Amino acid sequence: MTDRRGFMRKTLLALGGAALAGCDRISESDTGTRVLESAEAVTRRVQRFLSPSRALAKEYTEADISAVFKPNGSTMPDTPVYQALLRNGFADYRLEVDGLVDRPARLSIDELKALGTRTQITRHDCVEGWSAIGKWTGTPLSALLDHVGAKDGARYVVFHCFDNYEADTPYYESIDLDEARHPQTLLAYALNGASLPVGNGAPLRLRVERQLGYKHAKYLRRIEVVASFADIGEGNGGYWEDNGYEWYAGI
Ligand SMILES: Nc1nc2c(c(=O)[nH]1)N[C@H]1C(S)=C(S)[C@@H](COP(=O)(O)O)O[C@H]1N2
Ligand SMILES: [Mo]
Repeated sequence: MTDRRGFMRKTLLALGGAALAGCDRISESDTGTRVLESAEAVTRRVQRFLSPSRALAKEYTEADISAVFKPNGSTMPDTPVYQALLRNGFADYRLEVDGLVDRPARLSIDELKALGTRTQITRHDCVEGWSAIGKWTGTPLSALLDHVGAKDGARYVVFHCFDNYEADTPYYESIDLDEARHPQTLLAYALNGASLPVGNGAPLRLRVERQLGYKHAKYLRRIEVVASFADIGEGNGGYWEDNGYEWYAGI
């Protein structure tokens, strides 16, 4: 990226951030909500324009890896199904893949690995204000999509998780097919060269490196390819989105 372009990107993103931050007071009213929604749409278009869809998130070296990768959000799903899988070392785990696909599948971690693997050292940024650098190994989501075949009309990939966040509200997330096919978008089963720890999402979690931490769904149970997420959860595309966070969480 040229300096000039980098400056333009920073300036536009800062302006977008300021516009969003300033909207708290009016967000109660209908007009405020509409203003927020359009501000988010503009931010998304600006980011997409300034960082082309194939642009890679920065990758780091082994020396940069954080000593501790803080487990955050759910760190031990307490549902009976998850606990039974955990007791058996996840030997019985199968990722379900369905929705708008030609060949629905149930895949073990070994079957996923056979589709392809990639390792990347990246920085994770959580909205709560902390970051960590980790080395992730996983299967590119694009390889899985090629394996199952997305049908015409498919637009989003929805990630259903094993954990309930608060009482009985399942954690879920979604990204569009463009982000899903990005080369750094992984279904990760290893962190820093070892099997994914339970705290970080064992046995399988999403890495979607150009977006904030809450998009990186842990404890993946099922992947659903859809035309719209309007009927899933409260219709905003994710657990935190249903609680007011932005769906497109570009960094
Ligand atoms: N299933 C599930 N995925 C989740 C969460 C969660 O609570 N449940 N928390 C999210 C948030 S806010 C962050 S910052 C990251 C934390 O990943 P880590 O535990 O590996 O640090 O996971 C994200 N994915
Ligand atoms: Mo987060």
